[in-house]
Amino acid sequence: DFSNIYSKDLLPASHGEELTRGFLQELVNILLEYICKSNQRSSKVLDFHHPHQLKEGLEGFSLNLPDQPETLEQLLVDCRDTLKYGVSTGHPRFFNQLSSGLDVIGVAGEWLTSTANTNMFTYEVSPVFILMEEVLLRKMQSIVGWSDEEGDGIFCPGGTISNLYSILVARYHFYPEVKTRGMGALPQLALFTSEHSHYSVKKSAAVLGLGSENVVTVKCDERGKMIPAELESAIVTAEEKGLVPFYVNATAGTTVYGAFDPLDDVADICNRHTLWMHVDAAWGGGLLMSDRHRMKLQGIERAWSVTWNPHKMMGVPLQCSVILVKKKGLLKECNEMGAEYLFQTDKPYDVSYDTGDKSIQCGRHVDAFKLWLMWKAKGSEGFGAQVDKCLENAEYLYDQLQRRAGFELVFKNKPEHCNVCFWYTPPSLRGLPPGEDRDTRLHQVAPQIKGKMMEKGSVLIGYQPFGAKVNFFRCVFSNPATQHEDIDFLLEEIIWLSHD
Ligand code: ABU
Repeated sequence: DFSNIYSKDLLPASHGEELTRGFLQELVNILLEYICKSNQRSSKVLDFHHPHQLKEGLEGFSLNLPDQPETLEQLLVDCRDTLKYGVSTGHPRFFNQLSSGLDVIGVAGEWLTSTANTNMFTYEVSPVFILMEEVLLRKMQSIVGWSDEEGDGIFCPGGTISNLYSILVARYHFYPEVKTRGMGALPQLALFTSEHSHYSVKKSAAVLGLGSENVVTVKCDERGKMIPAELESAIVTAEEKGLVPFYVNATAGTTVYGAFDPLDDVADICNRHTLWMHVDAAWGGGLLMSDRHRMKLQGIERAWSVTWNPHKMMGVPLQCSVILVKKKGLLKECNEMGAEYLFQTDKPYDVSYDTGDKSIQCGRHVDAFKLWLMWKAKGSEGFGAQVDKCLENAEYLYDQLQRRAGFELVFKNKPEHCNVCFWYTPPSLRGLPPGEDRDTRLHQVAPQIKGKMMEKGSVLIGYQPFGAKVNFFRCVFSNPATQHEDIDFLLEEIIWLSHD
């Protein structure tokens, strides 16, 4: 009973050990209950409430911050409610995001990380984690196909920041003076990325002062893959306009279609024009773990930098993203500021392990440990099997969509990755001739079904328009808990919820 106990009674309070153990054990019970429930198909994926409802407070759950301390009993209730009104991203029927699942070993890793509560800037305060990060980066570099002599990298807060690093180091590689003299010392640079690539390339160009308008978007084929000839002609056109091309982003696993750009062709073009080649494999990098699917990233070894997010296909708890840079030492040269209060050079150990100055951050969360622990638990083969299973689920959905009335694939080919994009046309629209009226009405179907899905909480899937295409569903598989029965359920639920 914690109804008269407060946080001040816990450690470091004297004699606080027993209460601390009791409180944390209660919390663990809440978390275990949540983990078990997340895996039960009878439980909801979400218990949706509108922002104003949550703000007003629900059944004693208040977001307001008190002046006086509340009891530990209340804090435990708050913890339970926080999970109750959240979204169960580990549920086998959560198909909404590229990152999903609830890996028990990964969760254990994250718990340990929070308990250690340290910072990744120096070996001094994170000796074990720094070495684990080095081991992981080396392993990932060798899986990408780089030699032992090549390769550097760092864990980052998400794929957008990893992609930002790639542009940052590319610019520094060609124009090191930018670090001290700024953009005024540089010509007007141009970057290239496909029209299906992630918006982080444009965002990074804006953040880095390159300008989002200087990001040239290259045309893709109907499957969402960059067309190499379009890339080459875009480079030539930019040069003719007086811009200086320096960087190409190729995507391995686009966000909506899951497409893989032709990496070898892009590498040939980058070689011919001496451009930095980056591969955004935030989503597709996981396929490198699979003997069956890694050939889809053929040519990635020729990249000068790679983004790879283990928190997507590899199911590592958020967040876990890596930027790999082929040229050793470049990250440090580009970003180091040598703050003497932190990175003293006369420390009693090899200070090359004070890797924090490679980062654009100062404080850096430990994202490496949970991946290291999961790798120990599964082995490389276990990750490969996990990836294979997700791709097999995508193929199962692809087959089912072709068998069921009212479903239509956005592109006809078998999925290369775990994205399956489709429309559902309810019976009432099926007789309509192709044209604006049908498009307008079909555009409303996915958001209407999604709205009902959120209210009911039985399943969750994303939708979006793309170019001239009206809203369609995007189902993604990265949760190893998902089975064929969940995919059947999703399709039945879409049909059911489409009824007025
Ligand atoms: N950073 C891309 C994640 C988007 C998604 O989960 O759909």
